Amino acid sequence: MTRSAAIARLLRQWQTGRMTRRELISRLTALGLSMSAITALLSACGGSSSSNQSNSASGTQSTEATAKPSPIARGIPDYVDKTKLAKELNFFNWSDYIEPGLLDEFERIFGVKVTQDTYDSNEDLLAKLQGGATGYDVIVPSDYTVSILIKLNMLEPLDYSVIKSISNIDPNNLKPYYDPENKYSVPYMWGTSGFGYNTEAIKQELSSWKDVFEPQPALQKKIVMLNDEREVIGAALMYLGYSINETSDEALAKAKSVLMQQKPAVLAYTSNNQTDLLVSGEALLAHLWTGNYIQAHNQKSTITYVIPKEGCTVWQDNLCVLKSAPHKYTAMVFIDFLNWPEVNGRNTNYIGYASPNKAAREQKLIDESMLNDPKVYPPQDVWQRLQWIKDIGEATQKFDRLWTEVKTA
Ligand code: N2P
Repeated sequence: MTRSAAIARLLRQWQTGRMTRRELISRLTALGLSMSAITALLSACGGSSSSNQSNSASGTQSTEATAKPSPIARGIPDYVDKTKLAKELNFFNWSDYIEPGLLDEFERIFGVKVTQDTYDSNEDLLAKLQGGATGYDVIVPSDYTVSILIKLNMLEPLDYSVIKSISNIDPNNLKPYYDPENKYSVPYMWGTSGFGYNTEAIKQELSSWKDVFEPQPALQKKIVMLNDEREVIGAALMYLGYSINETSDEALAKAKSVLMQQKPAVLAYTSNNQTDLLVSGEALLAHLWTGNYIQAHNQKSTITYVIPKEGCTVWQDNLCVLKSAPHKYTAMVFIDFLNWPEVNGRNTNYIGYASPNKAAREQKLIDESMLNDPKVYPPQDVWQRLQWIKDIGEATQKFDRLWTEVKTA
């Protein structure tokens, strides 16, 4: 993520009421902006750096003029049948998982307004869909959740006469175990789930899940874990030397006791403000996805990321269309758009995950610093200790129960 993307993200958080003005100013200062630059930026956003005026979204346009990357210079491709485009599209995505300006770009180019709703975990997505949430067109499930959705017959086969940009995707990311012919899914982003910590506060080098689950006294109430049952229970299982997909009662009982013992040191289980808690210093160590690390590191360079020696999750998130989607054709067009190299480049630089888009990488549309970061694109020897989460069928209920017990204890 570039510095200007980090600035744009902070402004967006402030404008949407997720950050106070005071915090915004301190974050912008930490990014190296002078007070006069901050004053200019805030007044361009309709605010002022010194008044008590409340958050305002009225200046979105000028904010974007200050920090937004260049517009996508392409029109509607000739393989798209304009007469079949709907007026709107409903996108159900993880939080903080798309550069927001790209939704405006899609509307500008195709005349389709995208409404986005967000979720924080695959289980959250599934619960909402199975609970009868309707109207969504495009969703972004991870690997094992694609398996589950295929089994539930909830996905629409993709139309590759429209999603021509599949040709930009690295063959290494195609034909995955959960959808061997990419009948229902196109890779969106991928990454790992390790942990980050602030090297300014924790001087010794951390390298193990032991540092997370049996934390040193300085980490009391300073640890943040993802709010994600497969990730957190999975990490405890790996710490104990089991597979991330282990379901035996014995292993799960041990994992439960690891999590119960760790709990007093945990400040929060969250999957939407782990980056902020780490950057603000309220947390000193956090269970993170790769992009959270990039976002945190860009705001505070002393934050590092660890793929623990016992291993961690590797995952790939995907663009899929629901069988119940009201705007299927437009959904295919949106997926095609998201894989255009210039769109993926802009998106990747902003959200900070590893991109499966080979064309964007080869055309140098992704920041070199990210492409060369072994924490983002792990080297071969690290791959050997990464594990994919798999659908564990009925045993999911054991994970659900264990997770509820830990969270409510
Ligand atoms: C982004 C979520 C990343 C998804 N906030 C991890 N699978």
